[in-house]
Amino acid sequence: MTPTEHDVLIVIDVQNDFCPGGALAVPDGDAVVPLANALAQTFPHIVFTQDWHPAGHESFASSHSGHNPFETIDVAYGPQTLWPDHCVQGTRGAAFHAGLETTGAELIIRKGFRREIDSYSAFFENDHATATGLEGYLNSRKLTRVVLCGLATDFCVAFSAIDSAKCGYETVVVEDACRAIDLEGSLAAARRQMVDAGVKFVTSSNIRSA
Ligand code: VGL
Ligand code: ZN
Repeated sequence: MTPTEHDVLIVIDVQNDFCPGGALAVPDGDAVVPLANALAQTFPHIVFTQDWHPAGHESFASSHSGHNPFETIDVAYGPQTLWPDHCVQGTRGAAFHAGLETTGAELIIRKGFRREIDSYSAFFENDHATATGLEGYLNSRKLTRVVLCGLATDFCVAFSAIDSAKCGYETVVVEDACRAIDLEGSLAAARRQMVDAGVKFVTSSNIRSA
């Protein structure tokens, strides 16, 4: 594919806590950094997202006595996986990976900042109703094709891609520029849900500048 003026690259959560050594390290997570940087060179519009939780966030296992990270509990909006404390606002773990080239960002969307609700998707929080504002932004900018990469394939990338397709955007995931957590088959399940939602997959070598 060749990016056009109506295309936007959305780089999901390439933050220290999701990279090796971070609080919720995604295996090989930092491998996406050079790929995201190369993609950023070929897109006319780039948006980054940052997972951005207050201390004591409801998605943290530490906020639920008797529960451990990677367990799933029921909350008001449905099942919620519990995570180690991660991406706490203003901490080094919440900062972008130092190698990520963010200069070209036209927008940085922060999500998960409400204490009582998690937000995997860049579009809607985990209640599937509370908007982040990204849909309004893309519509105002007349951006119609959404291309995603980043972390983690099976959580924030997948939820963002599925919401993007549901919002009516042509949606493409650059598969080699993503890495997964893969919790009990979550990668295969997420991939199936993305396919069912009409999300397409490409590899970065098939994306070239006009
Ligand atoms: C993410 C789990 C918790 C992600 C964020 O970026 O995929 N995963 N918070
Ligand atoms: Zn999070």
